[in-house]
Amino acid sequence: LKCRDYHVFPHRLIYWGFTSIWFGRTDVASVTPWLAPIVWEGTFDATVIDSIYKQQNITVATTVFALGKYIRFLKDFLESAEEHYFVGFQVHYYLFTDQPEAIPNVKLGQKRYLTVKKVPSLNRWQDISMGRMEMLEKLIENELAKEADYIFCLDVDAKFYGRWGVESLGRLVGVIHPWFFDLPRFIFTYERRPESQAYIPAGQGDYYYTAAAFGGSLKDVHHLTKTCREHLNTDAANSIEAIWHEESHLNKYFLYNKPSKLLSPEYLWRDISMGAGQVKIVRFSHVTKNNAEVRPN
Ligand code: UD2
Repeated sequence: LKCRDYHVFPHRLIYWGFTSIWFGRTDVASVTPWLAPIVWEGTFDATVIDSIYKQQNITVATTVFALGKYIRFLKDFLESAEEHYFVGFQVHYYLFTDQPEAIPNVKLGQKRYLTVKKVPSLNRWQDISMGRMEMLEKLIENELAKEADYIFCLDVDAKFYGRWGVESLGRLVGVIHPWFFDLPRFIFTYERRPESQAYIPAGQGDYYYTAAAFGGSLKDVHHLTKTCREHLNTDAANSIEAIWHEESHLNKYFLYNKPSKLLSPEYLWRDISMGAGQVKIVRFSHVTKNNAEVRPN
């Protein structure tokens, strides 16, 4: 079943031996109850999906924030992205930082671009993390309309180890949080105080999503970031901060605006040294960091 014969022509791909039972996994769910795919290794054929998107000349905007000491994560992030992230496709990185002079010199491949946005330093790491929603909203609104087709918003304290490609593209894309993918819903750390706009009552919710990676079409991610920014502002006006900051608001958003595609924890793993039976390949993984040392407060 592994042996396939491909013939790639300029306008189409022909491959022999297809049967409808080739793909899929029996050890994990690869579809949500609302019929959105959940992308795991073994649920797609990279050659087939690459050949489809190659004809479309797409650009993937990719945002990353590196303020304060988090600038130290940038080199590995970018170098590993050049090796694994949308290889062969147009990627435009938008890097938000308070220290443009400290950006490492990383050689980018063909049709790979980097734009630097200078932003003010902030004293609370929570404000940096939450403030991303508003900056993303404005970036999409003011600059991206003619520049990109899709956007992914990624944490910087992370590194790529395996392919992250066009199989991840969709209208609205969420990533299942690596600490919660195999746990029951009552354990999810949703915001539980009704006073917060991020409130999710007990007994509700689908998955627990990470805010370290999300994406989709410009239109859908704009709506997501705008809604989360509005809810963050309302909470701030009411002197309440959701338990996991913008991640709590993202989870609320995805409950009422279901993602059209979910990425498995292969797309944001917790620690490269930790294996899990179902995770056959780690594509992107958090770097272990000393929070007290790297954060401003
Ligand atoms: C979790 C989330 C993260 C965010 C945060 C909010 C996961 C895996 N990650 O991670 O996405 O929702 O909780 O509580 O679920 N940053 C800076 N400079 C700073 C601090 C933060 O640039 O001084 C940026 C940087 O891009 C970083 C991101 O903000 O990747 C999130 O901060 P974090 O990684 O410290 O948050 P963490 O690990 O608690």
